[in-house]
Amino acid sequence: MTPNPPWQEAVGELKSRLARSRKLTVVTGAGISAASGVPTFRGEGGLWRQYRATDLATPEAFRQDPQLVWEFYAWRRELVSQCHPNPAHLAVAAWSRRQPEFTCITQNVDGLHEAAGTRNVVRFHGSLWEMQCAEACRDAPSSWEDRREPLPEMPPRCPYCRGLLRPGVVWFGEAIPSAALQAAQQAVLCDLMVVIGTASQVYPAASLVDAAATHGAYTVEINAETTPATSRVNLALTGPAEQILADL
Ligand code: BJW
Repeated sequence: MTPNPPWQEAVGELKSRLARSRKLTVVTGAGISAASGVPTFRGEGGLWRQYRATDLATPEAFRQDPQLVWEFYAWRRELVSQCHPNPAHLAVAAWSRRQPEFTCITQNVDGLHEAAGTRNVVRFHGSLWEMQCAEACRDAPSSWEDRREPLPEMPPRCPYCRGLLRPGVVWFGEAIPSAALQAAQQAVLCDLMVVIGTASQVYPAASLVDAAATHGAYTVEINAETTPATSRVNLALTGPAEQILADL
């Protein structure tokens, strides 16, 4: 007989909380997309183990070497374009259709929540598929979607002013887009928050769970490992999100 997985009892508690919730907010990080083949940032095989974040994910790095930064993002666009939502994304999409009020705040830039059909996704750190004019020229919109694969030129240029383009993502030291921040400020006023697959090390995303708890929400973490948030949540399920959420 196969033993029950360690999270089985906690899954029962989460199920009953989901059934009673009127306002659910889910916060996701790279771990939810790991089973889809998208590399995470920290931990084994993570991007920041192979590359220095300061060389690739800061405005200074882009100013210094736009070609190098674009090569990194072009490689990730290519990789992610081959990836598909996994059972964890699909479970979140199902909640988004069932729960009376629902928000998914994702730090991920891969677009897999949208591909799974999740309603009301807030892209806290932007998207791999968005572009911005690096010069913020007068004619270009602040951000626009571009799913062309591969990129038309390297580094790509703004179709409005021919200046440099930059990826529409949030780098270290940059502000979270104000619409995303405002949506998150509303979403933390929830009765249930489920935080899935994030190391809870990058702020302000890592503080959302505390804001929800302060408001009185019941807080749950689903992660393959323990994180700085584990001891602060009401319920921690330690294991792969794609298996735990499939069990639901
Ligand atoms: C599984 C699994 C499976 C694996 N199932 N689980 C307060 C205190 C200290 C510092 C700061 C602070 N406030 C701000 C800062 C500075 C900074 C920061 O937080 N630094 C920390 C590193 C200390 N924050 C910022 O700079 C932010 N901006 C800001 O605060 O601006 C202020 C400002 C205001 C006004 C004007 C100007 C400025 C911006 C942060 C931007 C982060 N950007 C990145 C790159 C995005 C683009 C790209 O993708 O290239 O976002 S960095 C990277 O980290 C990416 C991610 O979204 C983010 C979070 O990573 P995540 O999702 O947690 O992934 P991992 O890999 O770390 O963890 C994966 C987890 O999954 C692990 O726990 C695994 O166990 C788990 N896992 N498989 C379940 N199958």
